[in-house]
Amino acid sequence: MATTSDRAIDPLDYVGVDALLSDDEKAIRDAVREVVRDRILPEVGDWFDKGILPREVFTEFGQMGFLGAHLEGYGCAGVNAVSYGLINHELEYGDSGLRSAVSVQGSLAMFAIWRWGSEEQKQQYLPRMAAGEVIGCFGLTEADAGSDPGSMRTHARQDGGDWIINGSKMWITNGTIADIAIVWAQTDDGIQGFIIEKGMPGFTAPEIHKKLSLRASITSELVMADVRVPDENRLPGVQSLRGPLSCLNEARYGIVWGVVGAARACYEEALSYATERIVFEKPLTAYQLTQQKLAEMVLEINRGMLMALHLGRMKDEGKLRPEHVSLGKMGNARGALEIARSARSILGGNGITLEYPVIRHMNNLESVFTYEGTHEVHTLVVGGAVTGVQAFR
Ligand code: TGC
Ligand code: FAD
Repeated sequence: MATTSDRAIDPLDYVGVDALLSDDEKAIRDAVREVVRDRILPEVGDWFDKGILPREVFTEFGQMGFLGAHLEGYGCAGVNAVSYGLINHELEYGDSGLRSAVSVQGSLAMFAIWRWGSEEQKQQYLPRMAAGEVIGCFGLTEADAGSDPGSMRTHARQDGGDWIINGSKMWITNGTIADIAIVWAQTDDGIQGFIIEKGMPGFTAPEIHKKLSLRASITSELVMADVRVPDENRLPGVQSLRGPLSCLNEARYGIVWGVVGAARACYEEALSYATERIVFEKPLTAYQLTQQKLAEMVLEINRGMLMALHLGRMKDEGKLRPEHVSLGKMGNARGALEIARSARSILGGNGITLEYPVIRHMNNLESVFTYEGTHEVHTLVVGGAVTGVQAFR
């Protein structure tokens, strides 16, 4: 059998993306990689199996500076966009649920306050959220308003110095364990964001069970029945859908990086498995059909990394537009899902058990394909950008 010894190519970094990172970026990447290897990988299969995410993960991530890491001030690390992307990438190598927890805390809940909140709100919440002492969630989606959040029914009406909020939100990551919820509601002056604190009368956050995806992540409903919220808890900076959508840009950017991490985990497992597995008297790697699968994975992963890195550099230069992020989310989430499915097939029967990470990633990526704007929504954003014609409606 012909072999390729003395390979000039690193199968884990085919085009040498590593060399495009600064020393600081590599140091951050390596620190997160170590945490994922030592703390997360030994446990996450079990968390997924049990459908839990231990709360202490937030405090540990807070101590490591992962929460709101890309934000400046208020106890946040203030790292550049590429480093923030690398944090998401390494966490999602562990599990999409961990990246989700960090995305929702930092890019959605903290960013909403950081970008649209009052100085008092920033001082009050952000340092404790950065430390993981206060967990946040972000309530935009409703049971009948997902891709089209502008059709939300949740409503807030002013009552003296307070607001009375009624409605419900669906599919809310971190909801049940959150200490505060950023809830977006229709008002007479447009869509506005409110900080609802756990324990406010009329507010509940029941957990959604029976999920087959993102099981190492808490997903919840938020129910608001005449919840009275003081005006100090309203985010004063925005009265439009632009408010929540600006937060989504941040989280979607993290996903562009994150999903390549999940894909990398699947590819590495498939490569290692195929090298060891003997079928018809030869290793699985010796068959053309397997090599095609692995080559396609390498192509997608390297393409995805280069896209993520380029978008990250654009973000650091202040040139990144939401339409760019949509292209990245659309391409990388689809690519990662395809890689996970292909890797699962390489593992044969072993591909369907939690003894290996692949089916866990594959199931998670079905959610990632759907949340933060479905694949179709991002396709339409890109379609609109290139044609000048908006085709959502
Ligand atoms: P449209 O009329 O186009 O815009 C309304 C206002 O918003 C502005 N805008 C944006 N601003 C910032 N960033 C963006 N990406 C923006 N897109 C639009 C726009 O300029 C306008 O501003 P103004 O000042 O004139 O009022 O809005 P539309 O109703 O036609 O909707 C457009 C569409 C479909 C793209 C949008 O609704 C959309 O993105 N839908 C998808 C919803 C979505 O992604 N939901 C995600 C929920 S959060 C989540 O899934 C968390 S998952 C957990 C995890 O991350 O781990
Ligand atoms: P729908 O909008 O009903 O879409 C159904 C199908 O129709 C999709 O294939 C969609 O692409 C397609 N479609 C929609 N519009 C069009 C169109 N114009 N043209 C063609 N096809 C179209 N939301 C939050 O607010 N906060 C969270 O923390 C959060 N976490 C989540 C966690 C998980 C695990 C999941 C699964 C979801 C989460 N979401 C969250 C909600 C998520 O953002 C929505 O599920 C998503 O936006 C899609 O909305 P929907 O489920 O209502 O699907």
